[in-house]
Amino acid sequence: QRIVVLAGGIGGARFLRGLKSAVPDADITVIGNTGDDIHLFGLKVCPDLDTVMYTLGGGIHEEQGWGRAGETFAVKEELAAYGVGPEWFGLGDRDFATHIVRTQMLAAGYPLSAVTEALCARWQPGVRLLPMTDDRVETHVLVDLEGARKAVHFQEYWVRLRAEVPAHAIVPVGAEEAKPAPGVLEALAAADVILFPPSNPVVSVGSILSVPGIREAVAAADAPVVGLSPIVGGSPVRGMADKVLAAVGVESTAAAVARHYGSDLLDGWLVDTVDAQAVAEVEAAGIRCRAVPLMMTDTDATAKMAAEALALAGEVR
Ligand code: GDP
Ligand code: FO1
Ligand code: CA
Repeated sequence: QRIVVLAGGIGGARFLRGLKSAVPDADITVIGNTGDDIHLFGLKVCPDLDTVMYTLGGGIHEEQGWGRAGETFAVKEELAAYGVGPEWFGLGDRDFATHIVRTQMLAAGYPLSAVTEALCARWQPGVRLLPMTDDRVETHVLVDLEGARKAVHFQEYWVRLRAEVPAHAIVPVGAEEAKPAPGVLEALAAADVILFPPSNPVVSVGSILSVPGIREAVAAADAPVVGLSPIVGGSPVRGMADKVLAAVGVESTAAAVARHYGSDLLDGWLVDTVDAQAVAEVEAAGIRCRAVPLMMTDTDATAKMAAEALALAGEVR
């Protein structure tokens, strides 16, 4: 069974761990979000690709959800002693090595897709991890800051400003000129099932879909497309999805997110049991919907979610 998953960071990575446990023999291709990528200290950092790679490869800081387990921060402290920032982004020593290898390979001329494959040779995530594009795309957020309206990098909006300033628009800078990475369109065309994990619908899955050709390939795929709601009981389980959904004019409800993707993309949608009242609304929009437990408390609970998504895909096929 060939499964393609459009994944962000923590929500995507945790879902993938459950999916692998539910269907250990499946051939899983992950199309990873690179809109969160940022250049810091001369290094290219790919938070969502790394979160997937470390989570599935056993190197993740479990409680935090991002970054490496057993991390130390000597390099960050030394940089701060030189007065070299930004000090608001926490890069650990172990994590730095990943960004050094990546940046060195990019400088030598390898595309990000090849670099990601090389990094995964160490981590063995058990999935094929593809960046959405080899081109530079950076999500910016239009915010009100110090009395002015300006665009800041998504990481600055989320990590430095903690999403506490008003956000008016989300712009995937560079997306219009970007091309899907090698293998992305082929994987979508050959898929038996396409899944949207409970990732951020705007700055994770939305960024992936903003690369010209990807949305069209998902809509045109023979495979059923099934998503899982990241919104439970009217709020995101973690993160700032409510803020970025508001910035694109979408209500923070499980049903509104399904309608935002729309029946052009989605054949099926899972909402949490606390949102069972949303099922009728989603089905009225032409999307098959079920209410099942959607809290990824552990791998077994997450594997059950993944199995429910595959079962729904079987129904709509
Ligand atoms: P990020 O890049 O680290 O922000 O991760 P993703 O974009 O992949 O996923 C973020 C989304 O995951 C957030 O909107 C959360 O609401 C959602 N999420 C996190 N944990 C859970 C969970 O246990 N259940 C559900 N349904 N959603 C979750
Ligand atoms: N998230 C934070 O909230 N604070 C950090 O300092 C931070 C550093 C960081 C370093 C490497 C990495 O791969 C991820 C990191 N994240 C950090 C998480 C990440 O930037 C965000 O959670 C996601 O991109 C949100 O979508
Ligand atoms: Ca992210």
